[in-house]
Amino acid sequence: MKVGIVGLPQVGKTTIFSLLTGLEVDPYSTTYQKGIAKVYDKRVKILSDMYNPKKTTYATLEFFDTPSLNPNDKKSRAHVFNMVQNTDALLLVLRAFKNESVPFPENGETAFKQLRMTLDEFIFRDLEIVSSRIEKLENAKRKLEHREENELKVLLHMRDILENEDFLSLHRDEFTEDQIKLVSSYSLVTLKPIVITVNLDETQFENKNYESKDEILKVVNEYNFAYIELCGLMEKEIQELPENEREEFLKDLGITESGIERLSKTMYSQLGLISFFTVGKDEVRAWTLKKGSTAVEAAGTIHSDLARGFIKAEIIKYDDLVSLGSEKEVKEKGLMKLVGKEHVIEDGDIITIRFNI
Ligand SMILES: Nc1nc2c(ncn2[C@@H]2O[C@H](COP(=O)(O)OP(=O)(O)OP(=O)(O)O)[C@@H](O)[C@H]2O)c(=O)[nH]1
Ligand SMILES: [Mg+2]
Repeated sequence: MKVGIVGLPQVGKTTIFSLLTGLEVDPYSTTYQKGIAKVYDKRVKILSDMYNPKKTTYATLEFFDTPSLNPNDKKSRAHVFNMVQNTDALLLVLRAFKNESVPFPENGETAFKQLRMTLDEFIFRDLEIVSSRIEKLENAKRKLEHREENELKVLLHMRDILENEDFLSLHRDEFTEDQIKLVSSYSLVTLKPIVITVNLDETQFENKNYESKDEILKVVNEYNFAYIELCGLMEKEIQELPENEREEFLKDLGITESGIERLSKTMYSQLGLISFFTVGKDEVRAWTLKKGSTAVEAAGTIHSDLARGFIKAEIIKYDDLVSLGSEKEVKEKGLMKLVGKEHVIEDGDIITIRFNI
């Protein structure tokens, strides 16, 4: 899963990137990084303590830090959007934190103003892409292929929506799955899942409030965005402490879960993802799956051979295993299920694939 971190100048993108991935970034560097973040899931730790495997593997998210999205600079905009082309979701960073030595983005003195400006940039970028493709198809000096004619129809409809300054995702039900596929190579930003991330200072974080919060939440609801508040700089400083001191600091601040924990939960629910586990003496591992996926799809996530030679899957529930204490107990209570290819996997399922190739 790839996630692009975007936002106006100096809102805390790199700080948050650093917090999520644990990578140190030189603030003056002009090269932009990608980094892997472990999706910290307490259940993996508990399973690992139970099985004592040689290896414990968490699910991961891959983050891309990007340069500032600068509305006055066409080139920088193109650059940012190129960088997030192949991402599955965007983390849109807004700044609420007060810091005398860091100027607010121009015309963006509140998080809400920044949000409006950024959403306009998104719409504008998609409109540019869609319009230029329409122009190309309309000016083609040959008869369009059937596929291109369908594409043109979709693009014209999309242009209407974007010209109304609306997001394509709000009109998703006006397009079929196949129509969306026709334009998938353009990586339209207003179709991507978006997580609004507000970067707060300590006072705002304690008060759970900041200027323009109500207006932000209204947009979040209206657009179906996911939403999270982080205290970028401070959480990053806490992250750098030795583990035993970390817990205490977090507790003092009323934070029960780290930034990456909260963010991955938000991300999973926004993207409709669940986790399943495989366990054993060699490895305890968390895997990511789209909600509604079947047993054979889970098998394919582990290895294509397992999907190909799939016979049955043994499933036990994480909660049953933890409350009963061992696989043996779970089996004796008759709580292990043997399921076929089409069985729908649920969050927290522990899976063993029986296969033959
Ligand atoms: N007080 C405070 N300062 C912060 C916070 N987050 C970031 N900063 C400061 O704001 C400045 C900009 O932070 P960056 O993370 O570099 O912001 P950016 O969005 O990556 O900036 P550009 O890449 O230049 O657009 C730095 O001096 C940070 O130390 C925060 O939560 N609180
Ligand atoms: Mg930066």
